[in-house]
Amino acid sequence: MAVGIFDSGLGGLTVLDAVARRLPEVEFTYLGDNANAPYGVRDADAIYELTVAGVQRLFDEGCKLVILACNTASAAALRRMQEGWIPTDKRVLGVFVPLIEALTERRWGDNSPPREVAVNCVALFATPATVRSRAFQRELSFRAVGVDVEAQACGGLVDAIEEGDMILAEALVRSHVDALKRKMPEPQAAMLGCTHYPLLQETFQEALGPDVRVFSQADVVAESLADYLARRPEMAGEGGSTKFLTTGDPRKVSGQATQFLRREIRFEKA
Ligand code: DGN
Repeated sequence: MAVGIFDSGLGGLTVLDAVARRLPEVEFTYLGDNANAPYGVRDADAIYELTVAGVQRLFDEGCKLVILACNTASAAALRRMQEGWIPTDKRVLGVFVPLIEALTERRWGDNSPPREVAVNCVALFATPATVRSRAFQRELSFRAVGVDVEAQACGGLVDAIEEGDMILAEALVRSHVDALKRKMPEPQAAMLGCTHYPLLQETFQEALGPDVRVFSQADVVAESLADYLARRPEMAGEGGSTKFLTTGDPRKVSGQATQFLRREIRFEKA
């Protein structure tokens, strides 16, 4: 039985890579909704419907545990799904809570009341839909007090990365960091709240300066999943292989994924 990883397209492959490296014995099934990507520009209801369909597809594959690798889907759909849609024997985990738990130094599932934490100026970089949702601030408020969050919507960045135009992508990172710093001159931590941004982590770090701690979501999610599976081993099966499914054209998506991760990946039609 595989752990499902759902994403709107290719970006979740950064999360898959990190979790598969951290948990080499676990079997994974990845589903990219390439036919409907990108989600970042859609409204919340549309993102919810697409996410429900994708997660259901992974349940139908036999997955008991699904990770929403996509921040846009986690922000717009996860709370709503947890309010009654998810069957009791299944779990769906998002990517925001692990990020916030890492920031606030909490273990997975620590639901103790919000408290003061070591950082109080935090920058969030994400897609326009994620920033609009304010999901990060909401989840943070359940766990921490006294943290000032400044969110920067990084328009154009996902497209530049997907087109492989890294010169443009790096220029966009610098201009989004400049814009953020005009609002918050001295952030202590920066959260990269989008699947694609780990590919530009060094550029973010350079633009922000060495004193800012940059949290890479893919690595944080991998640690969090390892912690969760250590306590709930029945939610995953051993096997160590990964199946790649797409709602788009498998040939085209395989080519794009191979370019995106710089290793050969073969998708099948979902
Ligand atoms: N996967 C999305 C995210 O993490 O926000 C980025 C791609 C998109 O749908 N815009």
